[in-house]
Amino acid sequence: MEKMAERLAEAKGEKKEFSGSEILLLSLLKEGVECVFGYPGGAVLPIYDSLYSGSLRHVLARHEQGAIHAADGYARATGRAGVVIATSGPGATNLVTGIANAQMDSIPLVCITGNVAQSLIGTDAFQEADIMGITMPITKHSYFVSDVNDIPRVVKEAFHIATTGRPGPVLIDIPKDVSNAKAPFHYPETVSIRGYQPHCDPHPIQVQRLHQAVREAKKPVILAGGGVVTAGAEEELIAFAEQARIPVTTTLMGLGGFSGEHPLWLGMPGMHGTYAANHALLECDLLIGIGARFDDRVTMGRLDKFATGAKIVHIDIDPAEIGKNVDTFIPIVGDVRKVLQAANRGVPCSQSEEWLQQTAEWKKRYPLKFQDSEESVKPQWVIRHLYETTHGKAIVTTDVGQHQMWVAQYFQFAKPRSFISSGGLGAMGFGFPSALGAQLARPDETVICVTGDGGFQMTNQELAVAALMNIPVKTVIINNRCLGMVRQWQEVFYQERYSEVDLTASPDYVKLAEAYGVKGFRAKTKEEVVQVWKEAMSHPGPVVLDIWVTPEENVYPMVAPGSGLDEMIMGDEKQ
Ligand SMILES: Cc1ncc(C[n+]2csc(CCOP(=O)(O)OP(=O)(O)O)c2C)c(N)n1
Repeated sequence: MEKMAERLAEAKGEKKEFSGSEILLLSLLKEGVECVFGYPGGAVLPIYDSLYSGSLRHVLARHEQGAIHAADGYARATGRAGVVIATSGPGATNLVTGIANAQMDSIPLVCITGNVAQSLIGTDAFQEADIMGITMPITKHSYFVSDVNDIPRVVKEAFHIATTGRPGPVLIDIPKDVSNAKAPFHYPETVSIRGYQPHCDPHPIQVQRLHQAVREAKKPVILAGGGVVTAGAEEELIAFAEQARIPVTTTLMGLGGFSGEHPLWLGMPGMHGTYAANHALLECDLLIGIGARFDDRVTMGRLDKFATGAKIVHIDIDPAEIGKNVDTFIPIVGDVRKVLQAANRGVPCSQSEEWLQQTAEWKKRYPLKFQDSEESVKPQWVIRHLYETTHGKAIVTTDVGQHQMWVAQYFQFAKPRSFISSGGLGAMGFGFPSALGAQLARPDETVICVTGDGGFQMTNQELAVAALMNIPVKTVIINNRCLGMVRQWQEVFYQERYSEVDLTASPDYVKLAEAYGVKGFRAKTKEEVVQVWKEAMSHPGPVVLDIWVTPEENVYPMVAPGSGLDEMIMGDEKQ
């Protein structure tokens, strides 16, 4: 750190010249970056040589996908941009899933790739890949830096674009000759990009129309999405819902954006949503979507059966979202927090007294439930145990599959940025590295990674990072010896023709953890789960828990693809 501070001091002298890679690092320091995730290679050798000074904390992942998911977890846990560095060709292409993941969930990332020298571009040079072309549809913006003098402006713009408006991943591709070239360092104080002026303040007339609609509504409901978390609008949302007397359902990405312990909360909607949330969406007369994009896991793509009797209000920072999936009666473009602040000034009370009784009755009559067992370990019971023993005070990351849905259902998230999951892309392999990033960002929190035996095997090489840096993530493998969510679909929709979902030939996860120098425990009974979880929580370092659960368990409620929200399978007949 000191060395780079000296370099920064030197940079103030006009004549001093720096290499492009030094300028890059100086620019990152100017942006307040504390930690970068990455993996070296030929095209980024100059950058890694500059990193040798120790000026910037670098986390050496064991695969670039691990690096980018860790940077993503860091970003989700803090709201700041995550930074990842990869070399050209295979290093860059290994970032692709992580970039798409961040784009789908609107996560701010700055992805720095090296490329071959400009004299070699287009020659099929060793480790050359057109990463800008490959990632064009999955980045918010991208830069190919052809002049060393552009690096400070590009970095400044990249952070600005990644973190403002609707956040997203920005790629900076730097050919090796530019990293090696020399220039003085001047970091711009301000940024102004023609054609990129995110619209933040709502139109006052639209807010008045929202008030009018609330005043008239008898059966209003709020659908709150990830935009509430991104905007840091949780307090404004509570104030709005309480003043207007409107129940709230939060999407997967919105979990924690409205407390799961609040009496107005109806649970998560959609394919594995609660009866109360889905029926509120079916029967409402006013639907206020806030930072939610009405995706097909919520609407089931059956718009003919979705909120058909409702006026739809859609609040979103991204005008492209308005009208994309549902017809909108009152569009309000703006930063969700600012819109709610404006809406909270003079928001009327809706006429929802009967409706609130109705939704509360649904919540009571149709709670989430599962058939517990004393002989075996039910996955839902495990999640509830984690919730109860931590009193919900934890950051939980998940992988993708059944366990992800059970976490969403049975861990009642009370705080924003406490649930970290791959929502839009549904990328297996996300859970474990994102937990490492989240824990590095928020070292004082308990970070739990709930993963599947399938998903964990996609990025478990990052155990090396956990061990080396003693990152105390508690990894809970919900081990059902199969690709559970696929098995469930094959059972329900493909007449139990189980095709390629058997994972019985998996490694011994306890030994695997130990091979990396991480503590491992196995539990096959409830008593063992209680015991090993207690030990895991009292161990100061990383832990892997291999918890054997009943493999035939399914996630319910469930709405089958092609069905509407009125056709929920509650699962009782199975139990
Ligand atoms: C990279 C990737 N490949 C394939 C899938 C499709 N997929 C969704 S859930 C799932 C099964 C996950 O199994 P596991 O990790 O064991 O979790 P479980 O469902 O058993 O909880 C699969 C294969 C995916 N989401 N991501």
